[in-house]
Amino acid sequence: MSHPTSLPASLTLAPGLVYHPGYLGRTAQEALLDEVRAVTRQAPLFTPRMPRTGKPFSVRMTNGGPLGWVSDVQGYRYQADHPDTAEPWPAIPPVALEAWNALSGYALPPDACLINFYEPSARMGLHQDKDEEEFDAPVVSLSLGDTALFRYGGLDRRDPTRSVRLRSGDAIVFGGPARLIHHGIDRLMAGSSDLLPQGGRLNLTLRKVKKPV
Ligand code: MD6
Ligand code: FE
Repeated sequence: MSHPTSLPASLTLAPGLVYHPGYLGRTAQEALLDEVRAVTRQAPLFTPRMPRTGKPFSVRMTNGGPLGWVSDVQGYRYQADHPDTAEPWPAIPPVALEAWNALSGYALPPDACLINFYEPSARMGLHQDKDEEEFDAPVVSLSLGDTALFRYGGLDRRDPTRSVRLRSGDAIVFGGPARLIHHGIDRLMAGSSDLLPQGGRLNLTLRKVKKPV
């Protein structure tokens, strides 16, 4: 009989859905936070709006990389420039790129790093990440700041769901048969992390958008 003395490095929550609790230690979280602040100085957080209705998201966003994900009355899409400043997106934060290289199992770099900022009351409805052309690449997700209650289900929106608490430093990878499952953020646990001085949460998702040529 073995006597494990540490937590497992990763947990497969469903086929293709791999959770890496505590992937980034405190020092790496602080380095990534500094890198995100550098991105937001160049590419300020914007308020995305729902296609058709124009209803604002409660989450604010920015991006790093050649492409960024945006949403407005026209729809969801990837574009090379910031919707408010029309400037190109800054580079993907290096600590996030290292996580992609370690966790994605994909040979090419990501095209986009979407950065979501949640105020304590923000949430994100159940959705699929399906605006990319390349579904052979996974989505790699990193969390910083307050713990979030993350809900995930299946390919059908009506499939049963489960929840996992994503804490500061956790990584989660959506690949293979889990690449297109539904997921969302139900709520934050206010005051659960002291990484962000004002509270709230940052989530970074790395994506390969374009089919390799
Ligand atoms: C969030 N995450 O954690 C929202 N999408 O704030 C996502 O929407 C997400 O964590 C695709 C893959 C992993 C994710
Ligand atoms: Fe998503």
